[in-house]
Amino acid sequence: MKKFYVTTPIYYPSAKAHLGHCYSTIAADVLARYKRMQGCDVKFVTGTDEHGMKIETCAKKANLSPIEYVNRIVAQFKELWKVLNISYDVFIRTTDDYHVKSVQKIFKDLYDKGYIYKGKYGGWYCSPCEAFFTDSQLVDKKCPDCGREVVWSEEDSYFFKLSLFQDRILDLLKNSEGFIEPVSRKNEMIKFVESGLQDFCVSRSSFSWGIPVTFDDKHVVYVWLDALTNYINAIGYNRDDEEFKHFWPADVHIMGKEIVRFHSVIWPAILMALDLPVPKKIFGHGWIILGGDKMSKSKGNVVDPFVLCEKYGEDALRYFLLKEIPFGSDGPFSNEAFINKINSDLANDLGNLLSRSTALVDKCFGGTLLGELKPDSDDEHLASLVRSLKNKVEIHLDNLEFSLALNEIWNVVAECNKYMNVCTPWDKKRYAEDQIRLSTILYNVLETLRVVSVLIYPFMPKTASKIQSQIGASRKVCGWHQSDKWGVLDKKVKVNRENAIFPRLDVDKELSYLENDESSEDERLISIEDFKKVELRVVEVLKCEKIEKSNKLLKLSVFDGSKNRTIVSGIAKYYSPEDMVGKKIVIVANLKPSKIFGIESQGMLVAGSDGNSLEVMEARNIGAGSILS
Ligand code: ME8
Repeated sequence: MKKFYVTTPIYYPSAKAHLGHCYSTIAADVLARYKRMQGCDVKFVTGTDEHGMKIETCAKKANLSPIEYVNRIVAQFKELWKVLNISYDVFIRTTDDYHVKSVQKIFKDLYDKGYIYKGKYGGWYCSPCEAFFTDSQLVDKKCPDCGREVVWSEEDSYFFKLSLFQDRILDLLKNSEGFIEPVSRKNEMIKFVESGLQDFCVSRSSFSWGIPVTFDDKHVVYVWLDALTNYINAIGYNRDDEEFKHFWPADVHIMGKEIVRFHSVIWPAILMALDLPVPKKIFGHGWIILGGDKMSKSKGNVVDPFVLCEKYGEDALRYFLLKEIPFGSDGPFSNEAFINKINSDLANDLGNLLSRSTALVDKCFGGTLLGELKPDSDDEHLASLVRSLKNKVEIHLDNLEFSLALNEIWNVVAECNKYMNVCTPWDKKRYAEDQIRLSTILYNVLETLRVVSVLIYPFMPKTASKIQSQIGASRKVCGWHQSDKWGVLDKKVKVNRENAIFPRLDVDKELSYLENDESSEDERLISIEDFKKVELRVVEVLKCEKIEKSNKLLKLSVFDGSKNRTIVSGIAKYYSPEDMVGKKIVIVANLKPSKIFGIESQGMLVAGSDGNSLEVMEARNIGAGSILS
């Protein structure tokens, strides 16, 4: 059986997954599903790149340990892949034990072979990219990849002898057909290598959140060496030889264009040093642009894919991203374009074809076609287009031209809609005397929908099965190899009409929904004036007692700097009256008084709870009456 190994980048779990991550992952999923349909033994690997200074810093800010921090975000990535129906085989985390061990062994092997040596490194470091640059690589003195500030940094480091591989890498880039795609990226990389490859630093000693170098524990392995090797570790390198030999080299590494350099220069050099074959293809796709900018976590211009999937279904998003943006080019995302595309392509073209044909089968034949065919010259054009569709789709999919593959399918959908308009199967008079012809026309439409459903399966798996169920096509007639055949559907097929697969959307209503949803975060924000309305005051507890008949409440008598007040508070489960006396605590002092258990409470004390324990906010070193601001 032929194998096919496809990967996405392993993403940084420094913040939640966004549409950009979805884009690469959906593309890889389409390829994986397509190859499985063709009968290949597929391995589809995705995962998370969890080490490095950036993650360590994020975790610190969130008051969590790095592993606690990444665990939360990794769970969200996995949830998103579930929602998007991503059929990965392996989700590798660089904190996985097997990966850590293999990275350590790789590092040691490269050191033993003399490809890694110890030295001192000074360079311009971009912390968000975790990458060092030389003077000549900087653009306007900023990071050439992300355009941010860089800082000069020096440390004791281990180096990888990249310079040794200059000629071999250049030869690979120039002469290996299809190694980098699109071709424009290949030329960029050739220029980069021709400018001279320098040894690069593969360890860090300035932070600790990384994989320790086994023979020098001050150092952790540089994140890119750690991350790139995920592609071999995920499939059994240093662990399961048979599996590894079966799947390696990768058929295609999919990624955004900004990391093509790591994959087409550094990664092959590491593999050459390990005496392993290089991947067959590196595909650097373009960026999804939002409001004129590359969408990214740090720019905060991120659309929530969970909301889009929940509201419009994951297939609509999968379709839109791959149809709208030619794979390889940058392309914009806007809610408006998304909703309009759902209406035009999915509700109108495809959805309507399905609903009007199944409705007619119901209406004219009680749901089951006659079983006899009467072909006509009108049919042959449609049949031949349908028969040749699979081949066209395969050529485009093999070239990762997702949008062109979908164009071909939608051309056939359009032709089939035209066929219906020409044949007018709703014209009762026209077919009053020729029910067999009417049944044949509807059969042809259903047969077209069968083939369309099979070919859209990699893009829109759920929609494909909905169509197959509605047109009464069993699994037996929906194999990939049956998608270039005409006349496979049972002639006496019984349809099962259901709701529209993509209901038509009211654009204004949806836009207002999405825009409100996007601003819901903003609506939670208050101005400083709002905050100033709240008087937070330190008070001293003079007396405290339980309230009879209540096991939750305590009654406190406090001094607020000018007078005594009574406060009733539900803290009896956590504090005894004796605990409270003498404490200086914070209260909201300007709340309207309210009666609790018949006692007027003149303020509310401030406390925090994590669900298990509760703690009253104390102010030990400032006097009663002080105002917090
Ligand atoms: O670079 N448009 O992780 P990362 C399209 N951990 N794709 C986008 C995108 C956008 N606006 N934003 C992100 C890393 N992507 C490293 C990779 S691999 C050994 C290590 C996608 O979380 C695109 O695939 O920054 C890009 O390359 C990747 O997410 C970057 O993800």
